[in-house]
Amino acid sequence: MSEIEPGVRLYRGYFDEAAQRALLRELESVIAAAPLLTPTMPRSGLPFSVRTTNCGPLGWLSDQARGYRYEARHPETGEPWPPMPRMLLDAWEKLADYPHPPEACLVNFYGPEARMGPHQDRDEADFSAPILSVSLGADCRFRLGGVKRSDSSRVFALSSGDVLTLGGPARLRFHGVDRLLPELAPKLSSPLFAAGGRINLTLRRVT
Ligand code: MD3
Ligand code: FE
Repeated sequence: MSEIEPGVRLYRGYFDEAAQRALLRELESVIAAAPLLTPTMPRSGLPFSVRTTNCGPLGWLSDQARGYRYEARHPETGEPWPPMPRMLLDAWEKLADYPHPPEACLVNFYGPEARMGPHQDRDEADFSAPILSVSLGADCRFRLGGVKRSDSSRVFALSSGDVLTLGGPARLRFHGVDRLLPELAPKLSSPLFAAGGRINLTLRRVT
């Protein structure tokens, strides 16, 4: 583990290749039960380039009519989100240093051209809980800023199997994904990565 900034801990290769494959198989069944959605921006209605789904008790959604929010059911199937894979709950228990289990796991799927502009995560009621992030598939160029949008930022790569925890003073820092680095994609054979791509999982407390 390295604490790269106060409250930002990076566990490079926390999930080895076998664990990454096992996790991908779990995600294939999550996505089969809770199909990927294209969120849209609250005001403009513009689509995100990332597609999303969720597992666990609550899931993050966004659309033009109702904005960013957490809900207990998939908006198209009407079904509860699938349960969180045990491997993720175990990682949270080991690394999050928080006495309660995560309530939401947002699954972000990045195609080769997808990105995520700098933003803060503030749709949760409790900022005292950390966020735990897991990366799978292609490497990306990740950007970490400060607590104000105008603060300077640094970039580093996130690779398949890496886990990042964001807590304490880091919880409200701006962050985003500049772009994927597809030339560095590992050979994780999954129908999800047929055309390359990256998956990021974020485990959170919501209430
Ligand atoms: C730093 N996801 O879903 S994960 C998001 O790779 C999101 O898909 C990115 O930002 C992704 O909201 C980044 C790493 C991450 C997550 C939350 C953070 C970094 C963070 C919160 C505060 C500071
Ligand atoms: Fe975020």
